[in-house]
Amino acid sequence: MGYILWVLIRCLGLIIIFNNGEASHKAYMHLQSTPAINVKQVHRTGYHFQPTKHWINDPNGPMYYNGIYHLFYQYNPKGAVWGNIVWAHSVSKDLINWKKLDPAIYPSKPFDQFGCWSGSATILPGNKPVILYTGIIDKNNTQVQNYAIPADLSDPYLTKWIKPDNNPLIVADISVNKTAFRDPTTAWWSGDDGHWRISIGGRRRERGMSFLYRSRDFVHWIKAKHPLHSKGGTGNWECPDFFPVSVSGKNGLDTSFVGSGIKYVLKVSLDVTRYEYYTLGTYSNEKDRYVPDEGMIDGWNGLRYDYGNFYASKSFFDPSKNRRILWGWANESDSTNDDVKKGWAGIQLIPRTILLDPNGKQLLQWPIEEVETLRGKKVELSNRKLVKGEKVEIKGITAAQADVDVVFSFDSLDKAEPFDSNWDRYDAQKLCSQKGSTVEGGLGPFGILTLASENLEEYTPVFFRVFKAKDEHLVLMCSDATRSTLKEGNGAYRPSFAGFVDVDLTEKKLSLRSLIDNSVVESFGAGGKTCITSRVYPTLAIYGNAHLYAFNNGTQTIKIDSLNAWSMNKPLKMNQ
Ligand code: DQQ
Repeated sequence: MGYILWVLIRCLGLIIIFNNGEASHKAYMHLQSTPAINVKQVHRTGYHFQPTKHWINDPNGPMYYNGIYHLFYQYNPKGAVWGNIVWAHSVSKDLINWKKLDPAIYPSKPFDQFGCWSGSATILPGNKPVILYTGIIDKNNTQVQNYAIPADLSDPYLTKWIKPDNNPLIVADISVNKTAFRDPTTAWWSGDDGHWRISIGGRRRERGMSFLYRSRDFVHWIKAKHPLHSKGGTGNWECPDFFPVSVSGKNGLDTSFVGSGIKYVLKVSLDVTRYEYYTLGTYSNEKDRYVPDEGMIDGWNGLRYDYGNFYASKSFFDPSKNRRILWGWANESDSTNDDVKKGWAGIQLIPRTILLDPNGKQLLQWPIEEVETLRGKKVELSNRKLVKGEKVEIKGITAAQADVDVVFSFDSLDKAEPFDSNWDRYDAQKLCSQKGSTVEGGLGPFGILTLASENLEEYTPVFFRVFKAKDEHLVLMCSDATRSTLKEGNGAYRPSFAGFVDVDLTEKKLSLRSLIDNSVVESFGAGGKTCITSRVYPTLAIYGNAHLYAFNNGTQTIKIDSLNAWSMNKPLKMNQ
């Protein structure tokens, strides 16, 4: 069954690839240059990053430079579907308020005249930023790697970027598929050999891989004999991200950090399935190879940053707060037709700090602390029991734009439903769609109903359900968009996204935080062990008509130990 599904998905992938000359986004040629006439406001985000109109995708080259955060992103200046891609550019002092600048990189030279695709920024010694990006040089989507440097280092916003004439820096050699060769990583400097390294996503037949290149001067790059890493059957890799994390420290690490007590993370974005997975492992300087830790799942069932709508993510080291920050793009889940009517598509999610979980087996993610500066009115609840079938409304805040942080507890695990050994441990989504928020369980389902209309015609539940497997308890976390809107579905995607949460239940507690923002619900289970993002488009539960509830549909009584919820303000300046 799994294999048949794989073949079907692969064929679909190949059809998309064939149509686009191996570009990962669907190309609606006739809509690419159809500018928005009216920009529909409903469903636009209040505090998640988005431009005033048109299409956005991958975050590119995030960096902190001389007191300013820079976010570049893939942008279509001419329409609400993918196409005409440039690097749009916004700057911020706090990652919350953003100032829009002119596009930093746009097609203008033979080495990028058909597109300026994703890439990364590296700050070279002497405090000199450099961007590496993929240029498209012909109609067949032939990909090369270019660089750009600021025109004026004394300009605090680095407004203008120059693409020197010695571009392209890297072209695909005969062994590399030149239409699947893109998205250079931030460079890292490893060890004593005086060479910078970068990795570039691609594939060899169905084997996804991240090619490795070395350079002494950042201009002449030589391909290493072996890729940094590869994995058969995973298809094309996009947007690889490679960085160290501290094993016991609470700080993030610079990409070039060299020392002991670290592990490495390799994240790849899977072109065929449109989701990402990561592994933790070791990287050897001498061999220049990354090896995932024993027991890590390296492939489609691997760990994900987010089990929902989250793709093409990229991280960077923020030296001002010694943290590593992760940024992901959430595409729309409605139809292309709707996007054209709205005049916009795509948002950037709230940046997340990432650290290694103390268990050493996964990462932990948490919204950057700056987002808390947007918190307005607060309501609280504590020690509130929820018996089977009960729900309680969290009143007094703007439920369409809120931050909710709740800790649930329970007296016993005895009522956890048995986990049927025939169920697929790696298909959490299927389990969630069978056992939705209204299907009575033992321990769970319990959680919150976000973006709910008054009479629950529409709602997006985010919830847990605990199972008892042979020797352990399994915690399922779901974010279910199936009842999120009354609108007809034509072309819309409304999955019950799900992931398991690897959490110790000794204390019989489970925590959940959700950032709710009109058409997005970003949730963090058990302190950021499992994260799920849903994009939803309610018709009734909008603005002041949205409600928020906590609920329990399991036979085991649940207690809300503590619940804090805030109305979220709009940033003063959102990218105008
Ligand atoms: N988006 C870019 C590519 C990248 C893809 C093109 C991932 O560089 O592979 O807009 O979403």
